[in-house]
Amino acid sequence: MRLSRAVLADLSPGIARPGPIPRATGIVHFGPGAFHRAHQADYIDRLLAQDPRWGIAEVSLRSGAVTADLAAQDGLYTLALRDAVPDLRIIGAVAGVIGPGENARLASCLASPDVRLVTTTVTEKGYCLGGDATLAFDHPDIVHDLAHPEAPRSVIGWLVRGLALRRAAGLPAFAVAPCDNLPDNGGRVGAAVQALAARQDPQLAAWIAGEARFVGTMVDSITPASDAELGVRVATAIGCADHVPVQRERFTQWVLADNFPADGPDLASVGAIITSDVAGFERAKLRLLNGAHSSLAYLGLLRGATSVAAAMADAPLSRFVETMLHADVRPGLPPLPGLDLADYIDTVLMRFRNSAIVHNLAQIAIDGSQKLPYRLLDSVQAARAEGRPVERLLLPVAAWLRWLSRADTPAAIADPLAVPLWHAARAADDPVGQCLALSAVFPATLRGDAMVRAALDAGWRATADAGQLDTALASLSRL
Ligand code: CS2
Repeated sequence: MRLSRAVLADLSPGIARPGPIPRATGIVHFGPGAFHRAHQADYIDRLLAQDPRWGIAEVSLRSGAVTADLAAQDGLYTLALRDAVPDLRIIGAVAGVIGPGENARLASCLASPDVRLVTTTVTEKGYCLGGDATLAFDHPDIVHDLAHPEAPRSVIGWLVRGLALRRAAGLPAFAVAPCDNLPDNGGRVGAAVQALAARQDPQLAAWIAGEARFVGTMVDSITPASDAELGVRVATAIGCADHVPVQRERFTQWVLADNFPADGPDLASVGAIITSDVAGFERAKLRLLNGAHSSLAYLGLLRGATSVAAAMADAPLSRFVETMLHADVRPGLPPLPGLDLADYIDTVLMRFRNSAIVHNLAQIAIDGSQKLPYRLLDSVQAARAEGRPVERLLLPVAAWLRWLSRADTPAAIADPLAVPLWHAARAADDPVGQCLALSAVFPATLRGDAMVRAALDAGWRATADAGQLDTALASLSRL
C-alpha cells in the first residue's frame, strides 16, 4: 500500500492528517526538494485549513523523480519532526506537479489568475548569478534563455516568461519570494529578472519594475536529506509506503520582507514573521548558523566526523566554533531589535546538538564556492574593516581548501567551480595563493590583503595533519 488520498482514512491513528484538498493553486514553487517540502509547504499546509486558495504547484526543471513520486501519491507526503519528542504529519499542500519539459503546462500555470506568489528553492547556484551577484550573461542557461525566451531553462528565464505572459494577458504580476540562503535574495533575484527582461524587451522590464514585487526572505529549519532509514521509519509508523518523506528539526523560522503583497497568502497567521529588517535576520542567520555549519563541515570532515552532532561532540572543535561565533562573527553584525545575538548563538549550538537527527557534514560541504562568501568571507571583510583579527575566521576557509586538495579528482567535489578549485588547491606551487586569486570566490579587498594571506597560510599549515589541527584549535579557542 502506498500513501495517497484514498488510504488517508486507513493510516495509523496518531498521524496528523492534512486539511481539505486545496481549492485553487495560488502558489507556484520551483524546486520541490526536501527543504521546501519540510519548510514552506508545512506553513502552507497549516494555512490551507483556514484558506483553501493556496495550493502549491510544484515545478521541477531538472529532475522528474520527486514530481513523479508526488503525483503517484496525490501530492501527499510525510513530514517527520525529529526532536526529543518525534511527530509525524501528512502534508497536503501540493495541488499539482509540473515536471521537466512540461513547458506549456508551466506557462499556463504561471499565467493563471489564481497564482499570486512564486517561491523558489533552487540552491544558491540555481539563480545563475556571477561573482558580483548579478545575472551572469555568460552562464550557458542564460545564453540559452536569451535565444529561446519561450522555452527557458533557468528559473530566472521562467520568472521573466511568466511575468511576460501575465502582462500580455492583462493580469497583475505575481510576487516572487526566493527561499534560498542568499543575502538580499529578493533584491538579487529581482535585479536578475530585470536584467534578463531588459535584454528581451525594455517595455516588459519597465512593467516588471512597476508591478512585480520581489520579497526578501530568511528561511531556517535544519533539514537533513531524506534517507532509507527515514523511509523505513515513516512506513512503519504510518502503515504504508511513502517514497518522498522529509524530515526536519521542530524549530522553524520564515521571515519575509514587509513588501509582501496584501493579497498573498496570510503567512503571518501561521507563524511567519513579516519585518522591515529581513536583511538583518538574513545576515545574522547566514553568518552565525550557516557560517558555523560550514566551519563544522570542513573542519569536522578533516577530523573524521561525519555528522553535525558528531562534530559538536568533538569538544576542541565545538569550543573553537563557539569562540569564533562570539568573538569574531557577532561583533561584525549590527544590533538587531528583537534578536539577542548571544542567545541566538546558544540556540543554534543547541540545535546542532540534536541527536535525533543525522545531518551529514558532506551535505553541508556541497557548493562551498557558492556558500563561503556569504557565510564566512563577509565576516572576514567586516573584521578587517573594523581592525579585528581574522585567524579564527580563516581557519575553516583553509580547512575547505585542504578538503578540496584531498579529493582524487574534481569530479569528486560537488561544486560548480570544482575544476578551478581542485587545480588551485592541488597546485605544486603556492596552492593558497592560487586559491585566493579566484575572483569568483574571494572579493578584491581580501585577495590583495596581506593579513588575510598570512592567516590563510597559517590555517593551511594547521590543517596539514591531525596534530597541528589539535594545537591550532586549542590555541585559537583561548581568548
Ligand atoms: C546548511 C543549510 O546545507 C547547508 O549548507 O548549512 O541547509 C542549513 O541546514 C539551513 O540553512 C538551516 O536553516
